[in-house]
Amino acid sequence: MSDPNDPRDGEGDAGVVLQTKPKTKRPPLYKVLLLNDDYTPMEFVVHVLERFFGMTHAQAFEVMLTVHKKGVAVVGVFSHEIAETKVGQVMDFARRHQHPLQCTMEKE
Ligand code: TYC
Repeated sequence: MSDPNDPRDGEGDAGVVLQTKPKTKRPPLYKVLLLNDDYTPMEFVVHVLERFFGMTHAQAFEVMLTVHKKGVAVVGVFSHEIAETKVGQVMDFARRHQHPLQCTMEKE
């Protein structure tokens, strides 16, 4: 397709120049969600949030309590690749410790 912003194509010489939006699009972002369950210990969830999401102990405790009370919370927003990595790390870590903790991602 021709680019109305490209000065090389000679278009726009008639005296009217309509500026169009730049074509660069930011990549989509993905929310990483942590889900509540009745069995995963609170301290384990706090540790997960510190270890994989760089939260302080106080931040992690607060977010864990939000998930515990509301059922779900966004724990970070990332590119698709980073979000997938975080979800994999949390799911692996939980499974290795035999906790049913669930972590998912969705497009923002
Ligand atoms: N509901 C769990 C409990 O009472 C704690 C918990 C919090 C589990 C957050 C998962 O994502 C979660 N032990």
